[in-house]
Amino acid sequence: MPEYDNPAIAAILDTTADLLEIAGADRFRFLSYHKAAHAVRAWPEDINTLATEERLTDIPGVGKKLAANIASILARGSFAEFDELTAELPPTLVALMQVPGVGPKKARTLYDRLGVTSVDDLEAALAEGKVAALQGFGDRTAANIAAGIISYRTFGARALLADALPLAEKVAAYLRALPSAVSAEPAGSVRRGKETVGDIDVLVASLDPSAIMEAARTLPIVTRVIASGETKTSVETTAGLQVDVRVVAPDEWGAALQYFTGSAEHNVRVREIAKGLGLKVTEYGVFRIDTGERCASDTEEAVYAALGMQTPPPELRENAGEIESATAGTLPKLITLADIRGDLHCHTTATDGKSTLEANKAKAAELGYEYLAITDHAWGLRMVGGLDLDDLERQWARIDELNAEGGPVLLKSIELNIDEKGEVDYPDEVLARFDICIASLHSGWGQPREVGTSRLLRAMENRFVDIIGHPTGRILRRREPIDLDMEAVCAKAAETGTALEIDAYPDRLDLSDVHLRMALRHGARISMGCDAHEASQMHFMRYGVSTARRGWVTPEVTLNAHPLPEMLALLKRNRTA
Ligand code: DGT
Ligand code: CA
Ligand code: CA
Ligand code: ZN
Repeated sequence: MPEYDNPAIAAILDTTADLLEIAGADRFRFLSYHKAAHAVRAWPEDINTLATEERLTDIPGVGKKLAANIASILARGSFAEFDELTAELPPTLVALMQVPGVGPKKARTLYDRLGVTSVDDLEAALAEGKVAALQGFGDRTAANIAAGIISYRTFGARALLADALPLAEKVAAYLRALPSAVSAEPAGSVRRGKETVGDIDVLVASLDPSAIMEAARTLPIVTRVIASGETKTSVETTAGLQVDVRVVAPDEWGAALQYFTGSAEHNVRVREIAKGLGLKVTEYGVFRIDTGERCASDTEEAVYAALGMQTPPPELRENAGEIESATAGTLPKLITLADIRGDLHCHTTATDGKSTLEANKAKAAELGYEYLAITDHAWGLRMVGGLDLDDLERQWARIDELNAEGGPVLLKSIELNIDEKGEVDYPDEVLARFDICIASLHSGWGQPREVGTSRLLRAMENRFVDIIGHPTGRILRRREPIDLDMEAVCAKAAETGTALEIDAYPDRLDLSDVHLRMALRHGARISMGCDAHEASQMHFMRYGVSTARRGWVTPEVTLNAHPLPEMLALLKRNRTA
C-alpha cells in the first residue's frame, strides 16, 4: 500500500467534495469535506501518527465519520463513500470543475450528455461543436469554456506550493538518507518558492545512479512509475503530484543544482552572459570555450563566481533583474522566516475562525512571536458573524486579561470590509480604539477596473486603515484577482502610509511577487499575516515568506519584521503628521 501524507489525504477529501457537488449533494455535505481537507493540510502533525494514536478527531472539522474514512484511505487507498461516488462518476471529472467557466452543474451535464470525463474530452467536444449545441450552453458558453481551458492549462493544473514543498522535502530527506547518496535537495519551481508548481524536481548526488533510480521508483508514496532511465525517474505520487528525481555525480552537484533550479528564463540569460565571457554553462559545469577546461561545477557558489556573480537566492531566479544585480554585487538581503516577529492577520471563534483567542495565543508563543493581531471580521460581513460593538468590548476585555498574563502580545485588531463606495465599518471613534485595522475587499469580481480601484484608494484615505488585506482577492486555481490598477494602488499606499498585505494563506499568497516589486518600487510598506482560521494555520507564514522573497522584500520594509514598539510606530494611525 503506498503511503499517504497530509496533502495526499487532503487531495482525496477535496476530490470527494467535488464529486459530491457534481452528484448534487447538499452544500453542507460537500463543504464538510473541503473544510476537513483544509484542516488536514494545515495540521502540523503527520496524519499517520494521528491515525495510529487514534487521534484523527483532534483535527478540527474531522468527526468520527471522517476519521473512519481517513483511516480507510490509509489502510486501502479509499473508503466506502468514495467507492460509491466513483462507481457513479469518474474522479477525473473534478478536473473539469477547475476549468474556468465550468461549474459542478455544467460538469455533470457534459458528462451525462456527452460522456466528457476529462479536459481533453472537453476540448474535443468543443472542437466538434457539441458543447455549443447542448441545451442551456450555446456559442457564448462554449467560447467561454474554450478560454477557460487555456487558462486551466496555464494555471489550473498546477499544485499549491504548500502541498508540494513538504512532499519535495520529504522525498529529498528520504533519498539523502540512502547510503549511496551524497546529497539530495529539491530543485525546480519548488526551490524557487513559486506559489504553484507543475511538478516536483529533486536532485541527488551519488556515485551509484542505479541505486538512486531504484529508490526513486520504490519511494513509499509512489502510485505509478511514469518513466525511469539511467539518471532520471518520474513517478506519480499519492498526492497526485509528479516527482522527477535526477541523479548526478557529486562533483557536478553545483552545476546540476543551478541548472535544474531554473527558471528556464534565468538559465538562458546566465548562458548568454557566460558566452560573452568565453564560457559555456551546462548541467555539468562551467567550461572555457577555447580549451574545454572545466572552471567550476561542485557548488552553485562556484558556478556563479566563475561568471563573476553573487549567487542569487533561488526565489529571485526569474530573469527579472537578479542577474544584473548579482553581477553588480548588489543583491538585496531578503527577508527570512527568522525575521518574522509576529503575525498580523488571524481569526477566532468570535467570527468564522475555529480556534479561540487562547489557542491562537498559544500558537503564537510556540512560533516564538512577540505579537499577534487578532483580526476577526467586522460588522459589515454579517454572513460570517461580523463583530458588533458589544462583541468587540467582550473580545477586548479578554485580550486585556490575556495580555496581563505575559507572552505574545495580542493586538486589538479587525478585518474591515470595504464597501461599494470604499467606506469601512464602524464610526471613527470606534476605529480609533483598535491597535491596527486591516481593510479588505470581499466583493468586486467583474466590476470595471476603475470601480474596484477607487474603492481601494478611498479606503486608503481613511486614517485608521493601516493595512489593505489580500489586495487583489485572488484565490489560486479558483478565482481570478479583482481587476485593479495596481500601480495606482501601490502609489496610494506609499503616499498614505498604508501597508499592503501578503496574505500567507497558501491559496492566496496575495500580493504576488510581481505586485510586491511594484509596491516596493513605489515605496509602500508590506505586512504579513496567515489569515489563519485555525491556530495551526499560523504555520503558513513560510509560504508568505517565500512569496515575499520572490518579490525582493527585505525585513526593513516589512511591518512585522520589526519589534512591537517600532512596528506600532510605523502604522499609519500612529504617524505624526
Ligand atoms: P514547473 O515544474 O512548471 O513548476 O517549473 P520548473 O521550473 O520546476 O520546470 P521543470 O520542472 O520543467 O524543470 C525544472 C528546471 O530544470 C527548470 O526550472 C529549468 C531546468 N530545465 C529543465 N528542462 C529545461 C529545458 O529544456 N530548457 C531549459 N532552459 N531549462 C530546463
Ligand atoms: Ca518542476
Ligand atoms: Ca520537472
Ligand atoms: Zn481574514
